[in-house]
Amino acid sequence: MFSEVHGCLPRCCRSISLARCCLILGDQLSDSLSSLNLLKPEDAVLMAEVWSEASYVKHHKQKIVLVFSAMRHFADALAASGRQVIYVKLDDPENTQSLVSEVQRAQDRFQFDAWCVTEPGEWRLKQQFEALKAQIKVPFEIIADDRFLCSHDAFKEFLVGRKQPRMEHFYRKIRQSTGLLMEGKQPVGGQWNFDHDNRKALDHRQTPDPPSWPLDATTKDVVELVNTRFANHFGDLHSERSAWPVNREQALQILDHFINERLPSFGDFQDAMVLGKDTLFHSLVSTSLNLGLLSPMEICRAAEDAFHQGHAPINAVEGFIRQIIGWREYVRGLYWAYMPEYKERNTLNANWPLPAFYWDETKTDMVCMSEAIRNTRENAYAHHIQRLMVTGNFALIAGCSIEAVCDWYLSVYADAYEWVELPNTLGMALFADGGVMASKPYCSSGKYIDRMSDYCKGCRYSVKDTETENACPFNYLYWDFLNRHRDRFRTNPRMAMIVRNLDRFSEEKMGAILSRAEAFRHQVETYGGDAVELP
Ligand code: FAD
Ligand code: DLZ
Ligand code: SF4
Repeated sequence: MFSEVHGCLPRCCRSISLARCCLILGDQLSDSLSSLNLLKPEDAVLMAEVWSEASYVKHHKQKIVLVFSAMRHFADALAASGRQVIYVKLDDPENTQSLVSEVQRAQDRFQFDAWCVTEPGEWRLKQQFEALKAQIKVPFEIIADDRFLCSHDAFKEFLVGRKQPRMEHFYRKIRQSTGLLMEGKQPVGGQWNFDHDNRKALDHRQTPDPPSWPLDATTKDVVELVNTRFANHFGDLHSERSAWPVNREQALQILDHFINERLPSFGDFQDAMVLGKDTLFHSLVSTSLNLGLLSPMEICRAAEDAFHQGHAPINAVEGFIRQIIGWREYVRGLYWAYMPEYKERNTLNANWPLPAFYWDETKTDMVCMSEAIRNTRENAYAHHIQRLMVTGNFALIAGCSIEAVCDWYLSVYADAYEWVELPNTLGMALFADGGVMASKPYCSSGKYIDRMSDYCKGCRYSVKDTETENACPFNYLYWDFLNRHRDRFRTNPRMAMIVRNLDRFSEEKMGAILSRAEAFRHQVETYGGDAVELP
């Protein structure tokens, strides 16, 4: 049977005509969800924990705990409000373990007159639901997800006539349509973007501890389930406290903490990286936003209010709001505009197997990499610059397989869903889309990491060296990368100068760089990393 049926569903359903069922997915946990809004009191909700969603990539253990616990909390809240809820747990013996087959099983059992679902975030699920719609004998409606500020159609309209769409233009349109940080038609502070103020390395100031919550009974049950069924998945699982909000109340607490303790410094130190400081002044709202526990506008309004009350400066508030109404909406727009072909792109022909140290930071001596991977393993989190300029930059310049890198990012972060992960990884970090997301690759040598962090001081590699035995791998891999793609980048106005620098390298210098890169690759391929002494 079904794990839990809240309300009088089995009896009513047979007698009530026009009873409809709404399938709610694990990242659709919003009271105002478009499909929920359609329901009448006699209609029902189906939620299902299924193996197919929990294992299509090997999600970090904390991500599975978060999604299942948040689903259970949401189902309980719906039931408490009087809604009829069918909830299928993962270990229910009759669970058929896919969303489509669970809809079919519920249909066979309860004979609903119609179904609805809010459009899923991922293209692969949308395809599955389109196929189900054609097959199932009653109407099955897929409703637009209005939890985003820009619809698919509005984004397509934005793309019309733009050869090189850019986030900044999109962002200004959304500022105007939402009125966020606007004075009439003008941006507050006279500028659209205050990023030039947001490049400070951290000084020795204290950073606030992130909030966490003792595990409640629901989450404890899920932790046990994940420890049993997903023991071989990557990542640490904490048995005392949880760092990721599992219900709306906790999500509001994390938002409050961010606005009060972190937002004032968010802008200044947005790009900083510090040993042992895993979250710095970042908001930590991505998991709650992506699950639907918080809405983009309520977060942005809270930040805007903090500015108007004089609590946070404009560079912090504008920079933060841009991430949410700019980047987040923009990557979703690109995802739906370019899928499914987008996922196949590999413009730079990157195919090197992902080094084993991405799964085990002890296999590398590169402090920047081991810090980002440790943070990822311990917290299912790394902040944007760690994702982009450390693990992403390394994968880009080393030429790691696009598919393997995308799977890694989709697996290891608690906030990862393909609609947001793919454009960020394939497009922004790996430049595999040939410049749709970014006008130039985000490649850099160790110099950038040294400027923005304190990592290099304690690293066995020398960030000042490029050719010596002890040289920072980011340095020679960077020039090796530019050399491999010299012809392509020569014609990119933002890369041409750096290619001209490369052209001036002597044959001897270039030869030394290439052999360093080759030796490094060989060692990683042979031993899984660079932390192993060569025999
Ligand atoms: P903050 O730094 O406090 O930023 C505030 C919010 O802005 C975030 O919560 C997020 O909702 C939004 N945001 C910021 N940058 C981006 C961006 N580039 N794209 C979309 N939203 C953004 N974000 C995800 O939510 N899921 C992912 O799977 C994901 N994968 C990424 C992969 C790579 C290679 C890179 C470079 C970035 C990725 N990001 C992803 C974007 C960003 O790194 C995370 O949103 C952010 O680190 C989450 O932490 P935070 O909430 O503390 O963010
Ligand atoms: C991420 C996830 C996981 C781990 N498990 C489930 C699940 O068992 N049931 C479910 O409805 N949703 C789950 N999700 C979220 C879906 O994968 C998500 O809805 C799609 O990726 C679309 O964004
Ligand atoms: Fe990373 Fe190079 Fe700095 Fe070491 S020296 S921390 S490898 S950038």
